[in-house]
Amino acid sequence: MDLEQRRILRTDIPGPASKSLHARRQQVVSAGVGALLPVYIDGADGAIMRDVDGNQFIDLGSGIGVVTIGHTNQQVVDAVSNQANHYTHTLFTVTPYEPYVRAAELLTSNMKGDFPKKAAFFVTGAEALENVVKIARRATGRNEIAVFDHAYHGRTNLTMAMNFKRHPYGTNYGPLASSVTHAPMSYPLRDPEGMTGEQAAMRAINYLEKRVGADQLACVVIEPIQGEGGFIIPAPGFLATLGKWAKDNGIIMVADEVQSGMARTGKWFAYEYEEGFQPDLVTVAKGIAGGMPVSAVVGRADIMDMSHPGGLGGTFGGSPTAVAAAVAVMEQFESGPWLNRALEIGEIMQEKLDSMVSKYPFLAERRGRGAMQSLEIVEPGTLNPDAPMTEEILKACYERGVIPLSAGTYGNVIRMLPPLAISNALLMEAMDVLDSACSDVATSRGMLSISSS
Ligand code: PLZ
Repeated sequence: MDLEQRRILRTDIPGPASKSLHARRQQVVSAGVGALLPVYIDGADGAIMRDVDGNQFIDLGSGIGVVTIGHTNQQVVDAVSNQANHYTHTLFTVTPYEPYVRAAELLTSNMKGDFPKKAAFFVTGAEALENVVKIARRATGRNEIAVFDHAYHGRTNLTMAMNFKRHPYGTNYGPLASSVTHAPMSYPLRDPEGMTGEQAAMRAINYLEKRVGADQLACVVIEPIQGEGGFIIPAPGFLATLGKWAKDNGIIMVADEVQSGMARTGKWFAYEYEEGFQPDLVTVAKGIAGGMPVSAVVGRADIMDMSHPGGLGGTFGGSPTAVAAAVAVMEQFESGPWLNRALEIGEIMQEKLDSMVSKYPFLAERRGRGAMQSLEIVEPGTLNPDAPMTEEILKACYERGVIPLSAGTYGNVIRMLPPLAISNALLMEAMDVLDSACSDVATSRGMLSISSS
């Protein structure tokens, strides 16, 4: 699919064709399946999505961090269609095939850590989390697992219990899984002033030791940068202190890199930014396969091999077209400029977003690494989250043809995960639209005088 890399607005957003599709959808699709922006897409390329009314949007979300390599990346498209022409399914646990092995080679060789590694493939991020917990329980013979405030891990029964926010993910869908304990996270903007990463880690460790007991814990699961929680980066030293404690107590350290991994932050995995921190196991999904559904657990071979043959699997885990796409993505990360491009995108965004933070009193801070950037929105002069204003700013962006996403426990974070295929010009245009949306919403709320916009 070739689309001119240009924002085009032909109709109101959503336009008439999208509205009529939405009416059809409402007849047949469960109300439980949400729609943040009901424009129906009929084509996408690079950083542009085109809807059924011919509007073209600059994508700052990548389908929540999935098409990191860009929409309809040619190598991914070729790999999928070539694979589909050869065979679409055999089931790796019945009659295996090479692309699964190749994907595991690429994943294990690009995970940092001075130990032998192995991998296993699944379908969704949540399924990778389910399996990493199985693997950790099997390897330690322990039941309990620790997670963190503001965490998000999925929508299955176990992962609903691992999420911090009950609503909307778990409300009235109980009983939820037991043996899951949430510990306090390091959230530098909202922690007591001056609290170091080590102190925040000790707060979590003391809590877990009292509430659960270190010798009861199979694993600690943490997102090195929390995604749905609002792109929260723990204070330096938090993860290293936690990791050391886990190691000393025979607890398996799991980094959930479903959102932060796969070149998103300019490295294969966001945990690589944390000095002295080495997870034992990592969960991966989203950006690994350019939009094809595949997830993975990768990490210490000795732990991965403690699971008995037949213990891990699933009909569609590491399905041929999905792992072929994963190979095409990972080979490009290895040989191409993608990791550096994520850093360049990060620099451009940081400069622009930081200038907005100094200009607008309702922006508490910019947070992020590489092409994973966010703004937290508060009532000026306080840390009180302003979710309604966040929604208004997002709506103003959508109406202008730019698609950032919301996030945050308090619904007051604007997050951006642009495809790395975005050009500098398109990225700047999107940043300018976000700036004018902030300015217009603030002015309409009487927060800014006309002259300061
Ligand atoms: N772990 C860190 O970010 C998925 C959720 C979208 P699945 N985040 C997007 C939604 O509303 O369902 C995610 C994540 C982290 C696990 C998951 C779960 O991945 O592929 O959605 O199951």
